[in-house]
Amino acid sequence: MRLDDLQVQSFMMKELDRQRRGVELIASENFASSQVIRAMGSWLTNKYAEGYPGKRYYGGCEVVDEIENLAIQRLCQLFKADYANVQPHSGAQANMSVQLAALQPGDTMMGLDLAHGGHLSHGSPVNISGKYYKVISYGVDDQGLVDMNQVREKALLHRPKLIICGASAYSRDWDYKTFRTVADEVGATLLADIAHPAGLIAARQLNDPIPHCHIVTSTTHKTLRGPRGGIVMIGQDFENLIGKKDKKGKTIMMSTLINSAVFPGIQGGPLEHIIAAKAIAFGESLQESFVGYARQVIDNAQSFAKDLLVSGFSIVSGGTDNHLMLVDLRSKNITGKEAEELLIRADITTNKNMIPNDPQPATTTSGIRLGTAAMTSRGFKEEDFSQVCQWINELIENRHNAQRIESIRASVNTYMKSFPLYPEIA
Ligand code: DSN
Repeated sequence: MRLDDLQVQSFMMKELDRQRRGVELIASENFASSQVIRAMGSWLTNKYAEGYPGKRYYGGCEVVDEIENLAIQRLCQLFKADYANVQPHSGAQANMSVQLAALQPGDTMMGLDLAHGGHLSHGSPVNISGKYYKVISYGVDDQGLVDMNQVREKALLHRPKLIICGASAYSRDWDYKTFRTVADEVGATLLADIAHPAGLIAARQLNDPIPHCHIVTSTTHKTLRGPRGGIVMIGQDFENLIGKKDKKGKTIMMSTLINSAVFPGIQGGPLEHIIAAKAIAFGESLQESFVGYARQVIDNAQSFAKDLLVSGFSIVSGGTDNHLMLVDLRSKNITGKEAEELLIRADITTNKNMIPNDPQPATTTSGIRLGTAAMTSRGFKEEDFSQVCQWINELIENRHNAQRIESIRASVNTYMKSFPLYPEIA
């Protein structure tokens, strides 16, 4: 992986060193396999292929057609879906394509409040989803759990055309079945955004949205451990619920609407090098060993959460069902921003995160979000997360002791030498 451009090469090696020597706890990150990384850095990037396999707007697409078809076929097999689109460049674009397909501008949609763990693309006023559509948000209750009574009451009152379940910072599993009951009551399309738990769902460790939700979107780089990108899936194709018709007056199938929404609706040429990397990652997720990985991610998260509780931290909802947890730092008298900045001094990477009803602004926050997917890929088990918990606690208790912080950083760096990352790269 040597480049002739030594300036960029040196930055790349610096970043690799950062990743190798530190503890990565950002819940949305992971370490893609070497073959996924090689496919992303390949000559497939040279090919323009606007359109879909067999129906492109450029010549010479025979090979990339085979790659894209393979990615679609593997993804459908992984999630038992009838339809998949592997072209979205990101999860946000996957969500935008569904909104374009299932709504008209000005229609009402409903998603989890960003301040309660939702995602920007679920209707935040600063995102296109919040500018083009009327947005109703639901929240979590005092226990930090999605409040299904509130979801139903708000849905009955506002009659959204699209309901989104899924989050960026929610540690519990989703009751997709009940969401579908609510969606059916008001005639809404139900979208599950599984960007965070996708790999755990693929490995059958969490509830499966495919039988219940009309449409499922995801990213491919979090627990799914692939390249950075997005996907859209449908369990069973259906006629769109808002009556969009074709030129012959026939109601259009949702898969057709989504294909047109992704291209030419919001994107041009698909990234075939990324699609090849997605195909590889889906192939890896189909292997039996991926189930063991997903189980370990959850076991690690549950054990880490218990250790943190014993050390006097509070966790929103009291624990986790998946790969992440939201730590409420108020009991430790430190803000999310201060904790993020403190931990990085010891090469422990996290992100500050709002907790529900956070008294602090989004730039400060009272919480940090911690995830176990990345370090489980490095080989961490429960006892390694106990060690991380001990470091975090010591750092927070010794936050004004520069020498102690430096000595923990040295311990972290030594510890990480036993968990090699991309050893083939010198
Ligand atoms: N930004 C991602 C996350 O960190 O959860 C979601 O897009």
